Amino acid sequence: MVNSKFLTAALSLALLLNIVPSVLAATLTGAGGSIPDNSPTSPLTSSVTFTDSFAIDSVTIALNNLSHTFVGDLIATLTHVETGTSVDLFNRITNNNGVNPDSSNLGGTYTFSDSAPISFLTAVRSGGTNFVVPTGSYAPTGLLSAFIGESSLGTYLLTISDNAAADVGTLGSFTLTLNPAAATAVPEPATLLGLLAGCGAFARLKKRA
Ligand SMILES: [Ca+2]
Ligand SMILES: [Ca+2]
Repeated sequence: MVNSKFLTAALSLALLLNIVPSVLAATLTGAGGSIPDNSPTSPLTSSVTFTDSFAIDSVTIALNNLSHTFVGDLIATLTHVETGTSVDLFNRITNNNGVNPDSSNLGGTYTFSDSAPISFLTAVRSGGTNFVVPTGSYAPTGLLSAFIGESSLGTYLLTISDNAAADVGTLGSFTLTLNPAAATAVPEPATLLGLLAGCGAFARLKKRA
């Protein structure tokens, strides 16, 4: 049987030798709320603060249970407060004529990442009047790659403003995931077994001492 002290020792050694990833993705969820109608200067705001420290390699943000009856009213922005880096998830999307705000409805969970197979803009424009943009993963209007290389530490502010009267909506919550770069080296199973064996030998020696 491998006891927990044994595993802890093996993991510590592996971390020391930098052969397993020492940082994992960090995920936090922020509150939702009503999006004030036609209030560009007093948007819905919500923030989360990360205490895990690593260089950002990619960012994913999910707007959970976002509903609204006119997407063309809305500007959604994610800002890293400490650095000032700010990315539009979408910004008053126009319909296919490129002039009028798109009237599509939101009613689902919209996850934004640069690597999504379809842009939110394309999805919004794909339906007619009162089309409901389906829940899914979409590329944002701006590029979340703007955050690459920044420290994960600090406060991230989501703002959603409504910029025209009548149609309204709400956000359930949002979930922000910051991903570090992949570990530079991954241990071969044989290496890990060797480490475990080494720790076992060390533990036995210590017991005898
Ligand atoms: Ca509508
Ligand atoms: Ca409105």
